[in-house]
Amino acid sequence: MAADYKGFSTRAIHAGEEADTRPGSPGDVVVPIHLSTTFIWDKPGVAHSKFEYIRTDNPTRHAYETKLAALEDARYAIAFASGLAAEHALMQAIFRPGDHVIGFDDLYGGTRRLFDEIIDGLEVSYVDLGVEGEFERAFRPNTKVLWIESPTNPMIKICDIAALAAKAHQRGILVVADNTFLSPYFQQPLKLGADVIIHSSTKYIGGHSDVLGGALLTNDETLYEKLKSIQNNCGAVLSPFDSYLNIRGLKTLAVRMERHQSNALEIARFLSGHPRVTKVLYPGLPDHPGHDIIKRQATGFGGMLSFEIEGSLTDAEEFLSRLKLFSLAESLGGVESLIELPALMTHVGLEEQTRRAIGISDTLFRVSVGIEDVEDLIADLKNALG
Ligand code: P1T
Repeated sequence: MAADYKGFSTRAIHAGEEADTRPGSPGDVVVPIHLSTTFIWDKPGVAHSKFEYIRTDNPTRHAYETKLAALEDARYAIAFASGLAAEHALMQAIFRPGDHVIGFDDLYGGTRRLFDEIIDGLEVSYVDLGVEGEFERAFRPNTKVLWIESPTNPMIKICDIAALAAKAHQRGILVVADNTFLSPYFQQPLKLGADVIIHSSTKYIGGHSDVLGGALLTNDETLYEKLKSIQNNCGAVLSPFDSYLNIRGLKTLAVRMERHQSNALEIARFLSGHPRVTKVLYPGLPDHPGHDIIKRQATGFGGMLSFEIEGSLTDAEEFLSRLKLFSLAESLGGVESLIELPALMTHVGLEEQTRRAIGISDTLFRVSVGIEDVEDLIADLKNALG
């Protein structure tokens, strides 16, 4: 089985893609986009294959889920129409009214919106899980779940996944880890003790800013059955075309992540030495507070960084208007470099007081470093900083 290969890229290219050599088949080397919405039955009660109806399962989505599971070393992967659809399905599966969840204070804004506005009757504590003792202080008798990202979005905070998972499991609660920022290439949270992984595959997995998708991964069979039922019965499934784009993205994930990372490291070093820059948040820099932890629990630092310049919102806007190569846009993880201002873009939905408490100022930028030539990227930043 291709899933058994040790090498990440070998699994990324071959898992889930055994060629169809049955008589009469053309022998595709690449899993095709399988569009049929329904599948033939041999007779009533006897389906011709394991596929019956597109929402329940589909050969292209099945190949993608198999490949992704092989890369996270998970028993099960379930693909959804977006990262938030995946999160919503998970929340439906694990929360009951009156439950309490402990979330990293710097979770993606959309995740916080689900907790705060969409799921009824949930108690939520947002705490800085990078700080020793915060988890214990937030824990309550009705706490059911610990929900983390590492690195977080946009303050690039790191938490010790294995240590937190051990504390959570001692107290009998579930650990959910959003692994979007590092992707399975750099970090595999199930191995660190997480019970469920979330991906927004819109980001590094798709890799080209042209597909929306999400996924959940777990080794827990009971939870998987529940999630599978929600996926089928609620219907927010990944389409065959989007499954194909995610498959294609995964095949080059390793080489892209290496390049995202080496570019990000050079840019972080450049920004650290610039007189107008007051703060650089990149976990690959030795002075980042999470540097030692990320070195222990991941094999890389990723391609996301944030930085702050001196001055006001007007200065921030002027800097952004001078950039030529970095596109001013939300999202992340594509081959092209993107920059955004969280205070007015991804995190504008948070109350100003919450934004300030997290550290999101009016001159803090979040950068998704692309895989262009780094000299060009640095020249663009240098010119815009003046
Ligand atoms: O956009 P969607 O595929 O639904 O994924 C949501 C999501 C989940 N988790 C993390 C860590 C994310 O960053 C996101 C989406 N984030 C952006 C669109 C953004 O610009 O940060």
